[in-house]
Amino acid sequence: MKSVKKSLLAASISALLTACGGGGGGGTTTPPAPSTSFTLSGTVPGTLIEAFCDDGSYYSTTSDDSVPGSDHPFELELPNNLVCRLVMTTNESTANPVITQIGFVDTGASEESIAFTSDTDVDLGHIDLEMNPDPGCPGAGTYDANCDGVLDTPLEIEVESTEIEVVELVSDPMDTDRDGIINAYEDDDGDGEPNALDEDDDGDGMTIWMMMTTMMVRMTTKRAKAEPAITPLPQVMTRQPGVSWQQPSVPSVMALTAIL
Ligand SMILES: [Ca+2]
Ligand SMILES: [Ca+2]
Ligand SMILES: [Ca+2]
Ligand SMILES: [Ca+2]
Repeated sequence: MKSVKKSLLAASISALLTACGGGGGGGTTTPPAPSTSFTLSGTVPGTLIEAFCDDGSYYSTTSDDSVPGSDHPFELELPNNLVCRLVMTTNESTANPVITQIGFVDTGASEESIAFTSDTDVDLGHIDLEMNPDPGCPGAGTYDANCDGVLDTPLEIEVESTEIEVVELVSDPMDTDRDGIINAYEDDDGDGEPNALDEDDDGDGMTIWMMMTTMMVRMTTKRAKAEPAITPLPQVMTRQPGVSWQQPSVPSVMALTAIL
């Protein structure tokens, strides 16, 4: 599933950066709560909640299904004043996840967008997400025309400008074609799997795992070439003809300690 793909990718990139001696950066599925953050909360019918933000960071949580009833609460901690986009997935652990982009509508300001930001805790209330895959799929989807599990249009939620700032963008690099669905949940190669779930999202035959393997091999080769040749260790102990083993010299003891 998407979270697995992303978390494994993030872990792999992190490992690569560490191997390079590089620093952190990049998105992560479970970041520590930022010090200047707000809590986005609400209830949903059993759901993965994801936020994709302008600086490339990624945040996710799942609703609490230990609470009886269909309204499962969730809380997602997001950085203050960072523009993000929200995606919710029901049936995320099944073969037929139903993925909904959330749209925010500020009726007072006559603004609507999938991009939003805030600096205060927000309770979205109950979000009545679609639970069922489009019954017309495959072939005749009505609310999921290409039958990739991603609903064609965002589910609009009315918000107050005192809580959420709806950010209308002239162009959105995270929704390049401006159809209200972020690039991560487009299906670029038209194979019925959205990019975020597709291990080969451009359909060129090279999966993300093959790419990671290739990168690892290249980096290992590069490191091996960069490292100096190993200097042969000095002889640790010598045996002279006719006499017992000799005490090792001090440098030899140090060399032996180093390899032990
Ligand atoms: Ca779709
Ligand atoms: Ca789009
Ligand atoms: Ca695809
Ligand atoms: Ca590919």
